[in-house]
Amino acid sequence: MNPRRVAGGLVVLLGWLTIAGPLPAADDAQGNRETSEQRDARMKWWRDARFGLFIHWGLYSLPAGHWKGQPVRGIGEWIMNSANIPVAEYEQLAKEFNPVQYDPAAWVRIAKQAGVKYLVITSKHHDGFALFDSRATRYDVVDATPYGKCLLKPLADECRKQGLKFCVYHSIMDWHHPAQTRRNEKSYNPTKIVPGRKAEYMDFMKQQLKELLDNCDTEVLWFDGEWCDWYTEEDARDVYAYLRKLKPQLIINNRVGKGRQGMDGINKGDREYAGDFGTPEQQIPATGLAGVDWESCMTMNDTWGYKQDDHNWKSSETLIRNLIDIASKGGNYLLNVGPTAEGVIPAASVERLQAIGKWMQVNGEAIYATSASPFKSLPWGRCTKKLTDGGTTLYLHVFQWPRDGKLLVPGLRNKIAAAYLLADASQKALATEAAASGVCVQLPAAAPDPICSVVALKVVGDLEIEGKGPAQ
Ligand code: H79
Repeated sequence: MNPRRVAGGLVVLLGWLTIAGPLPAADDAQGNRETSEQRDARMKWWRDARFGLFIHWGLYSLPAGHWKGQPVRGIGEWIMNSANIPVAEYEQLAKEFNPVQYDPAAWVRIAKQAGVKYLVITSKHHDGFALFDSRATRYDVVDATPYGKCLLKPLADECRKQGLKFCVYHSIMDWHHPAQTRRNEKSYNPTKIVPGRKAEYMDFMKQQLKELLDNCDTEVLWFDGEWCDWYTEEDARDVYAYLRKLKPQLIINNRVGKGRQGMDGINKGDREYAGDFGTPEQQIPATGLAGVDWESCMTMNDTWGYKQDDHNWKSSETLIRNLIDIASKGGNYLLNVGPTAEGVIPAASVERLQAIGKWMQVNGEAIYATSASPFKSLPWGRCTKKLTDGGTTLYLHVFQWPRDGKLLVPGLRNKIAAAYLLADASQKALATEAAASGVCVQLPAAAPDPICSVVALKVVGDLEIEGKGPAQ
């Protein structure tokens, strides 16, 4: 993140805090300001979850990055735009879309084993094709494909059955709807509105959104494609209020509104724009922002929608450390998979999700329901924290295992109640020592996990940390 933007954001935020109290408030269903307690209650499951699975699936999964025998540059779900495919030609893909291997129970099992707490699936991407049974159009999986069944409802049911929150992505920009037109002869993006047809599109979008609430009872609406000029902040407020009226507990990302600053994803100003959380895309902010909810969405390779030639997979180590890094800054990690047109999550993605799940089995306590690190930086890794009765648990995520076995927690002045490795089921006490420069934890010679091992450090009373600024 651009440090000037962070600084600017902080000034605005501090200005806002002085006027309006500690937490931003969103408009509720009746247009009343939500109290910070109400907002905290609404956001609680999402804040505690820390880790979600993004699923990009649609007609673009069929060409999978190739058009007319040629590889197409760019992200897979943008192929209609990147290969400049006419609507009538792209529509034909629907006739071939038949994901017979789709097994929602298996998908949810894979997600659950990875340790995610929620799932966000594309209900409709920029190409306009709906993965659910929409009465607003025939351009959906039920009416236009040989498969002929809703893809989202069975997944929503499985999520509920297996204890995950079901959420959907929805694109405001629509390259298929007749009320929106391509920008010029080379690009659909960002679409223009056909003069006089904006109300028609807004009604269409609201109908589809209502269907997603009615049929799938989605817990989050994750908007995208809000950057079209014809879509305004006034429209955003209208959509936001409409949805919260239909479902008061719904959580809506900041791409419903016009406040997002490019791919940084965090709003300028913050409360002037609709939306409940910031959405950095393919990046992790340099620092967290107190009082601002955010979620970094990222891919495992270089595409969101499936591309047959993209083998540029990030290592499990990178993905696990990203999750930890994000949690240490107070954010959520929304990690993407792009299933094939047959309905299969690529093996490379499943393997990585399994590796993350194995790590979470041992160390999940140091991720779920934690808050941001009280330290500005730590030379050996990251920190998350949890408030407990009478004290705080610091989770020390050790990326670089100290050669001499001495892990310094810089500036920590608290008395230590307990220290042990999460990888040690017997919770054998690690020796700690109060040194001039902080608390020193004596670690065993070898790291239990070369990717990251976690020390739970229980301290007595309110955190006292010297030289690292106030605790967040
Ligand atoms: O669904 C995935 C991508 O297809 C979608 N978002 C993720 C979650 C995506 N859409 N667009 N992009 C990614 C890149 C587009 C960037 C830009 Fe802009 C749109 C550059 C200029 C217009 C948004 C608005 C970012 C900067 C200004």
